[in-house]
Amino acid sequence: MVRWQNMKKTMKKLIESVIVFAGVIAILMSCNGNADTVKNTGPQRDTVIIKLMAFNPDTLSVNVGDTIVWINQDIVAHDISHFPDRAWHSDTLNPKDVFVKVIDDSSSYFCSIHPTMRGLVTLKK
Ligand SMILES: [Cu+2]
Repeated sequence: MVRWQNMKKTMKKLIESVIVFAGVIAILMSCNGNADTVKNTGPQRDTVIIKLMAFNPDTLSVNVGDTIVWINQDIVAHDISHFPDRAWHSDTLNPKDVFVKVIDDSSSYFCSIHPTMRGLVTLKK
């Protein structure tokens, strides 16, 4: 009779342990669910409009991996060239042409056709 009561106690403890374990699993799964709702902060895309012989905006602050799209909405051709040595540059952009670049560093740039046209890309801290 004593043995039977011990076994009942052991079973009760085992069932309590299973219930606690299931509770912990449920909490962990709900935490994981919350993590999935965190806002996506992946690479961003910015646009520079070229119009009236100027880049607008002329300064952009971005993260490495972000993309900048330059759109020539002017009535003459321009290009996008690293300043001062054209280490990277677009082809000549005729009106309505677009140049896309993934940013890997801060950079000054200019239009080599109209060298007074200048722009700047800085990196966010
Ligand atoms: Cu130009």
